[in-house]
Amino acid sequence: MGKGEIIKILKEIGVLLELKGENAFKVRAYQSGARTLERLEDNFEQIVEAGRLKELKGIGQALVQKIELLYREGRLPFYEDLKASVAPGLLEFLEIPGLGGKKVKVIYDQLGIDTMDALKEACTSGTIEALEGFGKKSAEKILSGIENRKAYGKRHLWWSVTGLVERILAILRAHPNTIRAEVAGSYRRCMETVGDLDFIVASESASELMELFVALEGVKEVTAKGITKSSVRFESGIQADLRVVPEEAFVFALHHFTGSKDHNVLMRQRALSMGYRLSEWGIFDKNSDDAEPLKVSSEIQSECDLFKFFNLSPIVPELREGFDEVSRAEASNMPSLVEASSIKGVFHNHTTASDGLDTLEDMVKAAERLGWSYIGFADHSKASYQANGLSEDRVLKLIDSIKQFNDSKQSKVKVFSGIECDILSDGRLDLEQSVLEQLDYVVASVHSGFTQSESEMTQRIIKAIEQPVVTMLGHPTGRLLLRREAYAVDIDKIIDAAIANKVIIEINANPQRLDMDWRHWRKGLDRGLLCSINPDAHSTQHLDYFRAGVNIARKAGMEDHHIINTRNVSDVSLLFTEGY
Ligand code: DGT
Ligand code: CA
Ligand code: CA
Ligand code: ZN
Repeated sequence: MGKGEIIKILKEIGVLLELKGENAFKVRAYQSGARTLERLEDNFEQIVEAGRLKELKGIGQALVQKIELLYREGRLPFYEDLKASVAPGLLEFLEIPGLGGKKVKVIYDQLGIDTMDALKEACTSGTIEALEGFGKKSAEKILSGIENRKAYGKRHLWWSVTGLVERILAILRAHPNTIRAEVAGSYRRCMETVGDLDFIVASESASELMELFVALEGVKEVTAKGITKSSVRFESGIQADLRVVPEEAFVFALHHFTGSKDHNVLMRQRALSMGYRLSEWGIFDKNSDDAEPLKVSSEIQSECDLFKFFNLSPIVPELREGFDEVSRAEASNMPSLVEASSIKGVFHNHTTASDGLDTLEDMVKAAERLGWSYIGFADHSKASYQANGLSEDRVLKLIDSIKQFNDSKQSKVKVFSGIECDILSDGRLDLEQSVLEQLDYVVASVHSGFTQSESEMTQRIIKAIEQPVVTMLGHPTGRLLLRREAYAVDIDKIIDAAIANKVIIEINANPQRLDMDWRHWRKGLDRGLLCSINPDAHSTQHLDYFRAGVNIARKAGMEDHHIINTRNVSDVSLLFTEGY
């Protein structure tokens, strides 16, 4: 396990200990341990490998062992036990913005509240605001946090369920009577969030697979159990369906349950127009209601065969959203979509210079491991003071140190110097133009004043886009999936301004942002809009988010040439000096 994740766990242990009422000394040990690692300038891995953790100020013997265990084995029984010893309701409370260990403990100790419903009731009845250390404002904040969870709680981030999906697929495929197993539904289509998971298995022994499925580790509730279909709910709240079908029906079931509904409607219309009826069971004669599919069905072994039967080029799951994919497939005009292996580097990343957890050197090493040829850093600017944003002086020093780093030739990875510069509420940039000009590139982002009217916000962002020094626009709508709505902004006007001023728009690939949304890109791509896939990494682990960005780019129909990250290092340098 890497440094970023270890820091997160140490902090969480601190919160859990606080919640359990452990003495403040013990709580602080974890908090300060986490902070020490955050500030660590030397290479974390080397320090652990050399057994030198104990030399660090703020890390005692108890922490050394735990950090080493996490680093080596990726898990820590102490942490798992601690988590298990706390009522699940209280753990849920911790996910509400503004509620930390101390406050949750007060609520639990003084009011005995450990369910979300009771907490909500206590917020509206005035019980919470009467507690010491709380007030009307904090009661309101907790309440809106609960409401948001309710509204959003039914869906899950795509990224957050990938591990579960892979685990289930591996188990289903390992069963001796499984012929084929796939995940379908919105997960397969790489939607940014998923409602539930849909698994399809081809097998002649459905009942054995049903038993296996309902007994999967982590299943909290079996919501349906039938002969060929079961549904379960996992501890994390996500539900999953399993359908077992005979081998002959597998491709049809996979296609049907991959969806989307709108895509299925288009495909059925296509079938009807050719004299057939298409269902999850096979291909039928349009005019008969035979239960047996036509014989041609058995010749269809893959989705490619299925599309081919209807004279269509193959349509990848990411594009099956019921837009123009079927007519494009009919005209043999499918895009050749970008792939993760085409990415040569990324630009919007943070380091310990502002609010990142890892140093520039560590981030560069991670980029080497990913096989990239360049990486850019865009730490925060000074208006983001809560994120330790950089002043002009600090930017100039950073440019210097990046130059030295490149000159030293210690890495084959070229480092580009950038900044994530705040767009102030009136559209001005947060740093002096003369300083910004010395950077390789500038990402301009909104981090404040989210409540402006749509026209104010749109004007504000366009004003930034019109400044020649701006290279890209960061997270254009500011949404946080399942947490915070986008601010009001006229995205069409933003796209027009970006094209007119040759400003790149990012796909912020943080799985919680995925902003700009894939649905908007088709309005700009044909007119020359250029995209940057930006992981917005705050640690080495987050660099992997670029994969989520690639998924979204594919959903948006992007090919390599639409994306700056597919260019080689000299083309990127040229673009930064001369524009595109
Ligand atoms: P989700 O789970 O809300 O994220 O979205 P999906 O797309 O996974 O939807 P889900 O799980 O309800 O159903 C999986 C697929 O099954 C869906 O994408 C298309 C297909 N399907 C389900 N119900 C219908 C229907 O009533 N009509 C058609 N044409 N297809 C359906
Ligand atoms: Ca689903
Ligand atoms: Ca489903
Ligand atoms: Zn940002």
